[in-house]
Amino acid sequence: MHPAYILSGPNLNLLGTREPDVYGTQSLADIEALCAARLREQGIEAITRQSNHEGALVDAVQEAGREGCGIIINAGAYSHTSIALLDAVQAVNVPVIEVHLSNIFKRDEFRHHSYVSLGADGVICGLGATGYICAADALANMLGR
Ligand code: CA2
Repeated sequence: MHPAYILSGPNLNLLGTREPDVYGTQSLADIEALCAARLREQGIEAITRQSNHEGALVDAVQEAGREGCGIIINAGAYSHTSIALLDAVQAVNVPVIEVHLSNIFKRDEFRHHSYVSLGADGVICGLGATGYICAADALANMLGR
């Protein structure tokens, strides 16, 4: 089985340092470790990538499509703006689960729409780090584990 890719977008490298009321107290490394451990329990290794750059995230989605078995992606603010990321997600042949830590529908109106959602197989939001565990379980299930 190829590895699953856990992809994180802009500013998610700041998790745990600010805005704990919105995003919780765990660091991105903590959340990635939780998610990777859950995948590993189901026989799936994980590769993690974070970038603040749209093109680098497009590259990572393409790499995951070539070399991975599935994608768990929190594209951060690019979720709401990036047609390039949507195109990349729509071009891969592996399952894609979109995750947001916060409930984007309870926040500013501009966060209510996600381009990435148009290409994702499933979307989880508002569950904090637990959402990544749900995403790992959903991905494993989609892969027949
Ligand atoms: O809820 C989510 O996971 C988001 O994808 C997080 C993005 C936001 O733009 C989306 O609308 C929803 C922002 C991530 C920024 O994370 C920070 C963490 C700590 C301090 C500052 C920003």
